[in-house]
Amino acid sequence: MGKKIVIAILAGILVVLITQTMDADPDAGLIAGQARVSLRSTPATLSENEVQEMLKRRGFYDNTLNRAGHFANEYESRTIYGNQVVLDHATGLMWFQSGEGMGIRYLERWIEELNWRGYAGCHDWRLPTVEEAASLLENKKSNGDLYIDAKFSVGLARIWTCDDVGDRPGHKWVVNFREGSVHGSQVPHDFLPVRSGLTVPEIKPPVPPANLCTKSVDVKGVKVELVWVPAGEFMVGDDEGYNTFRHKVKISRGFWMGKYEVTQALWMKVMGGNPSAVKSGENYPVESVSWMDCQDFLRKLNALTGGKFRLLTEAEWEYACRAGTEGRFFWGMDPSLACQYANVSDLSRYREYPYLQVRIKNSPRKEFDCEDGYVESAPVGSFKPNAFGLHDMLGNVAEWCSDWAYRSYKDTPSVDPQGPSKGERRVVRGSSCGSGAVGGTCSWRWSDPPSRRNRYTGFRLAEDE
Ligand SMILES: [Ca+2]
Ligand SMILES: [Ca+2]
Repeated sequence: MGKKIVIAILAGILVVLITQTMDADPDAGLIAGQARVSLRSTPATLSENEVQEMLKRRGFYDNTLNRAGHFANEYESRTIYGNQVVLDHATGLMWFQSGEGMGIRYLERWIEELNWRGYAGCHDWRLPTVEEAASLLENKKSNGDLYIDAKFSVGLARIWTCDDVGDRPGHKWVVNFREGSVHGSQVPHDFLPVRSGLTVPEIKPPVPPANLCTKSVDVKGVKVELVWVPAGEFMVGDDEGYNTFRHKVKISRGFWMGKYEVTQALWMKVMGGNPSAVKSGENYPVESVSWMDCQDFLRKLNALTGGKFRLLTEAEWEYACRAGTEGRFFWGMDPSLACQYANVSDLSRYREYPYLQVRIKNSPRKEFDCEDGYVESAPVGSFKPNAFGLHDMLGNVAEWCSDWAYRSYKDTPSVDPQGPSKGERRVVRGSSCGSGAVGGTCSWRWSDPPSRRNRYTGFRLAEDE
């Protein structure tokens, strides 16, 4: 009985101590769901004195404060792309444990690519400031290994910050997790990408129009479904590299376009044979057809039907793929939604092919972090359409376009561009079931010699009115 009373009194004293300490902290916020401390997030140039003064003022590395729960931790975590991502309510930081031992210049490019890919649906990953890195260390100390895994606590000792060292150009401050100290450096260290904000941005999925204008053409008993794509303007390309130079293009005339990729059923009716590598059913897309093969097919198809079928131009293709959207994918920016909209290189493919599992040190996995159910190509129309009602514009098989390949969009016409008048390679668009997150976007460009056949490239029909 006496013992219980003593414990209760001690617990009461502890609660009072914790409450007082938190109240005494001018940075402590007490609104649920918000960060408990406000931390500088923008890079600064700091001298040795400024760093030490800041750490002292903040109480970092002060065991008394740690025990009093200065950074009492509230966090959630989830696994994204094989990494543990932590949403840390104490500091207001989202962070994940990634690689180790990278030079700062290479690391800055690595983070650029991370943002290009939209890791975890976010595009604002960065290196922490000294204060942020130190706050993560405080959490580690006061909570043991509560949310930092074994590799982190054993191996990861020093992490980069984004703050420059005042008197040494090219050096950044590095926080030593093991010793609780800070020093300037320019040699490789470990790193923890962070971002401010505990929520993943909301992505609105495309809504197919209620009244699609469609028609179908019968080719010897095979129904070919076409969707009307209206004239319009759009922003082609992106500003994120890969020679895509974002700029406005006008498509001055509407056109009919295959709702699906050309199927093996249609190819066989027109050509009499089936060159495809994946022969799992007639409703699968035809592949292993060269650009030249496609021209033969189109001539025969037009002779059979009296139609004016052709390939899409590269500009028409991207216009139709985007269908009014401006993100990396026609469903928005989040790669983890890919498996609803496209047969891509997914986790099932990652497991199937050991060579995909060989990763260059610190490189993010290239596959989409979801399961679409297909290691190779899938029957056409197995996934949700874009806002024009077109299926498989990204993924499944990549699609030949009519253009000779440009090296760059610069100096190309802004109305109905048709590509150069000559060249050695023809444009391929749309990525395939073998494409990961970088090569799987609306603006991604590829080209192949017109005689090349491969199991990841097919095509889609266009027809002028
Ligand atoms: Ca797949
Ligand atoms: Ca496709």
